[in-house]
Amino acid sequence: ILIKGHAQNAFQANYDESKVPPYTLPDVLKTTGNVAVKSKVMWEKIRRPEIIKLFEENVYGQMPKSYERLTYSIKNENAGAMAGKATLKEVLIEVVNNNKPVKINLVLFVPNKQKKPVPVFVLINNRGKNNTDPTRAEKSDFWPAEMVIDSGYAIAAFHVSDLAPDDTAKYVDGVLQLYPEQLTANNGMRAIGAWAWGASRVLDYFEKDAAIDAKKVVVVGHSRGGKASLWAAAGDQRFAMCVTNCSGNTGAALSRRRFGETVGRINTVFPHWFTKNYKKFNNNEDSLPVDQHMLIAAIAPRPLYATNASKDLWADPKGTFLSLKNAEKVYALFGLKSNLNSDPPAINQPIINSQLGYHIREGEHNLTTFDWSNFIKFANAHLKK
Ligand code: GTR
Repeated sequence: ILIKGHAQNAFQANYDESKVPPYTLPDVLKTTGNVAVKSKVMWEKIRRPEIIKLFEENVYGQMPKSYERLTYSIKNENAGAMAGKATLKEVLIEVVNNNKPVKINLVLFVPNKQKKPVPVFVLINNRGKNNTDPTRAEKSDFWPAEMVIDSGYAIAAFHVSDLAPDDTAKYVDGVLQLYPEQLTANNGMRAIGAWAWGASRVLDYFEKDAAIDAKKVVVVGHSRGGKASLWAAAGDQRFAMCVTNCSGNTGAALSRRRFGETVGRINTVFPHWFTKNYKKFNNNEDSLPVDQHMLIAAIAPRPLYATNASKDLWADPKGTFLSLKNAEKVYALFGLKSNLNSDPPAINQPIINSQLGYHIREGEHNLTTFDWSNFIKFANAHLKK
């Protein structure tokens, strides 16, 4: 099958379930030294750090541990935004390291009615900046800010290009200037790592904003942004909840299934997303020391919501669901129940009352108000307790 609409057809995509090769997933509850992990203490102290390290080394790259300074300034504040429903803050977050700055432009709406501090959804915006218009002259289903405000949450967004432009030639113009050693290392981070790092810097800002409950920050991403939201939440345990929308390959879907997009294809078309090391696994998924269920598991015990769309086979809905299923036993270590059945739910039948939540929406690869309305329900069920 040629991949329609995709320039790179060297890697043929399989969409036939009967052609999914047999595979064995790495055991999420066995240490690299082959010791069974039987307690949450052992998980937290040994296995989870091991897993983060494996993803750093082989997939997303090192996460810089420090920076020299972070400052912020409020560029614009309007307490009467959205016809008085919300306060708008346009915040410029500046992070300096190696004497070089990176500037993150955060758009933030805080509901006026709610008691402060409030929980917040922050979107890693990988699409047009017009999706997060602070003036609200333009509105978009991709970031339905009014709906989120009406539900009693703050909503924020920043654009990936502030951290690393999504471009094979230009991705170095951003965070990577602050950490030049990353560029030469085989395990150096690239664009997706930079976006995830940016989400953590936004969280650093939230910790300084009295209107925001920094212990209830939900990181949201769609597709390539959803790969970054997962990596952000896996690495930074301050995120209270994660939403990964249609994130597909090297997001929430299992790589070993080789259904739809594959590791070889993603590394070829988007060489600026992941480490140099990751390229070793092109057409070689079985030798990966991880699979994506381990990334989901690294988020435990925090609530995680994943989605797919019925027509988006490229992102492997079944492989996404199976990732969640294979992470369940880590949630179980914490005594947390997942109410996922053994098979994916029917279309438009969200599973909300489960620490691992999931839906398949009818339709195309996208982020819509249907998706957001379920993120809100899921947050209501898990963050308001
Ligand atoms: C596709 C890519 C996917 C996904 C998607 C998107 O071209 O193959 O991995 O990231 O773009 O971001 O919408």
